[in-house]
Amino acid sequence: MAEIAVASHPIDAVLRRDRLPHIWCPGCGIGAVMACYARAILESGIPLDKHICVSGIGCSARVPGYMNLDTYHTTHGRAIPFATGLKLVNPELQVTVFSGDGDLFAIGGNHFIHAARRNIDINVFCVNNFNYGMTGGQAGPTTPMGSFTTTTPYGNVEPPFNLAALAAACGAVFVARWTALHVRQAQEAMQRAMQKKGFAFVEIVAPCPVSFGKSNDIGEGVDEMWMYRKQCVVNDDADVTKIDVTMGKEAELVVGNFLDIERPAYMGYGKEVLGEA
Ligand SMILES: Cc1ncc(C[n+]2csc(CCOP(=O)(O)OP(=O)(O)O)c2C)c(N)n1
Ligand code: SF4
Ligand SMILES: [Mg+2]
Repeated sequence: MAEIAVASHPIDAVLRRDRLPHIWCPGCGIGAVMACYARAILESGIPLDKHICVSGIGCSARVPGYMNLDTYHTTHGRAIPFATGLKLVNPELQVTVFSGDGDLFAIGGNHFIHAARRNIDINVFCVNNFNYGMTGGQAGPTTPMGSFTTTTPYGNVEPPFNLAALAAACGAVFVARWTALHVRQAQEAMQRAMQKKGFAFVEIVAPCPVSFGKSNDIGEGVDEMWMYRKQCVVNDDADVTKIDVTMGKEAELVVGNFLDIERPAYMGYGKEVLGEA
């Protein structure tokens, strides 16, 4: 049989090609977000052996398995404490947590708020698909009010977290929200997060057609992607406390690089904060 030539791609160096094809469903947005992360790594100028990727459990948390880096697929909700430990003993590393909304804000929510409060010098990239995709589309802490999921068949009655406001209130120094269709903006936000000293958070809203999309009659992945894209209002100056995610005809999804401030990172505490001993 004739050999099939496989064209090389610019992000090949960052991917474990032998692990492909990936496990994600057709139309899932996670692959697009992973490609943004791969490009951000290449553009960061930081050598590959200095990048570390840590995840918890979930579809989004499968990303580290495809990255040609030192990667850690940890237990559900525990990516941030694992990443914190890595950073504390290896301050020269560029440590990124890449995981899902359920992993980071339900079971792992306490770790998120305290790492942000301490201003641990890590990046947290969250694929927000508004549900627990991997386990069958249950409602979670980001599911918009009124949305249908397998555990909210009459519509979700709980208000969701506004992740950008939560991150900012807890002390993150860089906060951004984009969608899986904003590939250049998401990549740039990830690069800025990597350059930032302190706790940097990037939320990327992405379609989960097999679970969230199906429960809400949104259609294919591309329809869900397009729906979010049409709702988007780009506003870097938005007040993060006023950009809750809602669903429905009138819904607006505010995206942008909302916050970029300076405050001493945990590793930087010293005379500057504590004074002379
Ligand atoms: C301790 C524990 N509880 C529950 C689970 C089951 N579980 C696996 S992934 C997941 C939710 C993942 O949701 P999210 O982080 O949003 O990822 P997605 O699949 O949507 O990308 C849950 C509840 C588990 N693996 N471990
Ligand atoms: S269940 Fe949803 S998040 Fe998981 S791979 Fe399928 S489309 Fe993607
Ligand atoms: Mg999810």
